[in-house]
Amino acid sequence: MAERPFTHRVRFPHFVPDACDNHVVRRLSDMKGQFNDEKTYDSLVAHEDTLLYEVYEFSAARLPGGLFSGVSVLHCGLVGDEYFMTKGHFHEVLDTAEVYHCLAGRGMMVMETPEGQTAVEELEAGVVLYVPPRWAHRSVNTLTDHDLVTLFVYPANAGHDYGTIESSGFRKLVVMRDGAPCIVDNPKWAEPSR
Ligand code: S6P
Ligand code: ZN
Repeated sequence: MAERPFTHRVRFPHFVPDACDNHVVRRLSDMKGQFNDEKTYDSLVAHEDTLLYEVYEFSAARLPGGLFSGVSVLHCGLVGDEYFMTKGHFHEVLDTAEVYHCLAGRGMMVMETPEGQTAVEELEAGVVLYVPPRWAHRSVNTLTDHDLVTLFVYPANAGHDYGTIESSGFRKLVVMRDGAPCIVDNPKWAEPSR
């Protein structure tokens, strides 16, 4: 049977949807091994398991060709010189894309393909980013006083491969240098075992 159309509101200034199917909460402790400065990470987690980001998802689509959408609210802060960021993932079905619309804040989307191509795109309110099929993606909040809020849409059959990034990391990191964001090579990046 056909699914029913639906609407929801995503309103200024917080952009938290007025409803959702799935609310994901990720804290510092969910990011073990992802920040480069492990000593600082461990002492921050021991002190307080800070809330990093929340995702409000519309994930009810069940029919072939359906789309999931939602809003991600990434808080600001640093682990050493590395900005707060999402876990990041490849889509399990690699040949699926995603669109992000930045609603508030400022940041970067760090992306890479399994073949080793890398890209980093700046995000600020109004920017619409197309992440093509095959590109892993991670949002980074480069402000220290404001959330990075993005709206995303992707195919409902995409799925998430978190394991590759958990074990290998991204090839590029976004760190603060002299008060400004700077893209550097990840010294701990490791070739994925396939
Ligand atoms: C899903 C989409 C976003 C992310 C969200 C959190 O495909 O890319 O909804 O899930 O930005 O990131 P992550 O890496 O923790 O799923
Ligand atoms: Zn995705």
